[in-house]
Amino acid sequence: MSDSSDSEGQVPHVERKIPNILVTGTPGTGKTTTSEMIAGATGLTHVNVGDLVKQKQLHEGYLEEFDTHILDEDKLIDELEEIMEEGGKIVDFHSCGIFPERWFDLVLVLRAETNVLYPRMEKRNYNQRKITENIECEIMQVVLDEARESYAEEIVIELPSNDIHDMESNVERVQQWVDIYKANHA
Ligand code: DAT
Repeated sequence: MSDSSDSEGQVPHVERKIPNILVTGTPGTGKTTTSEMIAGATGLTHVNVGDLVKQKQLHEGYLEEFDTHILDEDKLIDELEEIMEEGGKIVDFHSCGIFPERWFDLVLVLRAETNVLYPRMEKRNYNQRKITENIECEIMQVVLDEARESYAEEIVIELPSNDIHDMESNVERVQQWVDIYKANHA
């Protein structure tokens, strides 16, 4: 008698040959810079979700008070679904619970100390309210908790991103991980 289970009793699924990685964290923790560097080192494609939302109008308007767009989650998921199926994407976004769990093989949560995050946000001319909210969010590890609630424990990795040394070491680590993933899924 045969069934659809493998030897460990789990339903087998088709795995991506090239992984999808989510890079998340509070604004200013270095998601975009790190994602670009990972893309350069691995050949994976960087998808900047914030830019995509603005370009393709995947929002329901702009909230002046919070200096942010109101995301249309359904439109965003529809927009990304096909390209995520291809694999090889580095998705860069400050929130992570909205995406389907099945999309990602690795979830990186970038973290930064308040004293480095504050000037990064000031440089971006964020208003005081937005800076305070984001600093509180970082201190309370809101994005890390969201990632741990949304994805399997073993794929969520917290990475410090305080200086260039952290960034380079993070990129190197991810590059090694991608090489191993590819070798295991060839
Ligand atoms: P995010 O995409 O998370 O909002 P970013 O990549 O745009 O962040 O970085 C914001 C600024 O901070 C940018 O000028 C680069 C700098 N930065 C980020 N992470 C850094 C790090 N680990 N070392 C040095 N500078 C960093």
